[in-house]
Amino acid sequence: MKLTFLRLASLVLLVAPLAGAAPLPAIIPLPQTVIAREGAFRLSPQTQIIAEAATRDSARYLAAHLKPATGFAFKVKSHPTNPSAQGAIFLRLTTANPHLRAEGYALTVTADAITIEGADDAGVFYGVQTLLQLLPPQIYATNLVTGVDWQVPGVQIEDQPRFAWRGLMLDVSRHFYTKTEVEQLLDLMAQQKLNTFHWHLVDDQGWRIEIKKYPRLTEVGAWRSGVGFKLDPQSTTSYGKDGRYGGFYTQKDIREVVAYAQSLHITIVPEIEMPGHSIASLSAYPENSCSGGPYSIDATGGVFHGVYCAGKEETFAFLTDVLDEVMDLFPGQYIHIGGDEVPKDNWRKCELCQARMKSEGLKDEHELQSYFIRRIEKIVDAHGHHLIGWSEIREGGLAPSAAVMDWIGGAVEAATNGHNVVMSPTKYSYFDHYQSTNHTAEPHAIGGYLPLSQVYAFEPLPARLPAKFQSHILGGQANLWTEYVANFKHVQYMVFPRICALSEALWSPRDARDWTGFQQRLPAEFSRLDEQGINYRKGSSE
Ligand code: TNX
Repeated sequence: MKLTFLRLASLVLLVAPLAGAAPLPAIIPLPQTVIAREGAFRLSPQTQIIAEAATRDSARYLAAHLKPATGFAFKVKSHPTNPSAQGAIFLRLTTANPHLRAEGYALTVTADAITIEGADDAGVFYGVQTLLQLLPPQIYATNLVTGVDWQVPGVQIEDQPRFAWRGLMLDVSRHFYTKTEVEQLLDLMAQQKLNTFHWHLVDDQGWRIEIKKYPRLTEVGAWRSGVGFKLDPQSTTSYGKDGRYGGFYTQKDIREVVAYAQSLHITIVPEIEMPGHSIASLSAYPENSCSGGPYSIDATGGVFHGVYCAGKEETFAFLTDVLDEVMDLFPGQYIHIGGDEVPKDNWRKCELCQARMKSEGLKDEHELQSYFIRRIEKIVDAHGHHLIGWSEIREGGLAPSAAVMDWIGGAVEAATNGHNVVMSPTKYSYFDHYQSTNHTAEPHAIGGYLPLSQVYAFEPLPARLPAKFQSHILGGQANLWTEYVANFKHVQYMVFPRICALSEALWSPRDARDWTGFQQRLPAEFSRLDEQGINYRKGSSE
């Protein structure tokens, strides 16, 4: 009798922690509210997907992503055709839920039905992403998986993002990744509910976007003699027929990637670097520099390179043409024009730049940089876009309608003056930095140390910014500079799992931030990545 009681007691103890505090489903980013419900929905070949017209794309996405692993060929219907069937997944827009803002959704799972209601189609799409995460991780497999019970636990979720700009930047200049690889990255971003892809298309080491008016930009500027950065030539396969290293996207490629991104509710922000970081451009059209060459060497042996001449009108004519073609390809609001790390020595020594400063009443080269950006801003604004640039575009006075991407400061000052700001501080969001202090166990990186826990601690709202200006902080993003990242598997390794932490910092409510809970949800995310064959960093970060 006593024994039985003890057994019973230990049984209760064993079960209690599980039943009492049922582990919440491993959803990343953590939703605003999650309430566990009785029962579970079981996916079967008879399950119907019912979507009104406005949500049909998300419904098709869902059907397409359920199919490979389950083998069930769901058809998307606008009305239930068989009311007695074993349950249905409903997708619709709603205006009835006053809590839901843009990109928000409500997801309800009972034994009979799954309902996803979105404030807009993006919201429905994010509801679909959450639903996929509620299924066993094998749902992410690319081939048929047998022996899995495709159950979705009963749950009621209401969710929406904290920030509107949830981004990732990929530098495709230092190393080139194919269109297919870029699209795969977009797929993975969508799973994390990220909505902004910043495509760093231009830098000293490569020009990656076809410009019809200036074919040499890609004929010359997209290729270099070797992989560079003292890396193993075998670490990449991006070699042209002539053996040169590099690559570029045709305008057709770009249009396809933009459309693909749109289908995933991702906006692409193209970056065309200027006035610095422009060796690739100036190798193709050296007449746009002060010296007439991509770089110049002064009497002391100093090398000043990759800067457009701010004195020549031809420079601005060239950049106008380039931006015209770029803006034609990218429908998003923002055009990124770089503006970072511009050495001023060329301009100091250039007669035309000095003459420009005199005629425009500019007191130093910082003001010349500001003059440069303001002229470009006019071109961008005239096309109905907005200009965004790195912290340094504030030098010499920020252009009136420009937004700032803060990597080394300036957010508080810019936001206080009414400018929009995207946060990407080196301390929290530089994914080119090491993920561990044990460098021998890591692939070679540029330096730094950005462990997962640090990304998780990222708070996009600057503490010093008064509340009334906080709406100018659009959100944040991580930057993957790729000097030492020569192939796409390595990109994945640098991005995952840090992007999961970033996504939670940008999406989930500030007060819901929970590092321990995040770590408990991470193994499920690893399983999802494993199913997709994605490379990621495992283990602790010390
Ligand atoms: C600074 S962040 C840069 C990049 C480098 C990166 C390396 C920024 C606007 N410019 O050109 O790749 O550091 O971490």
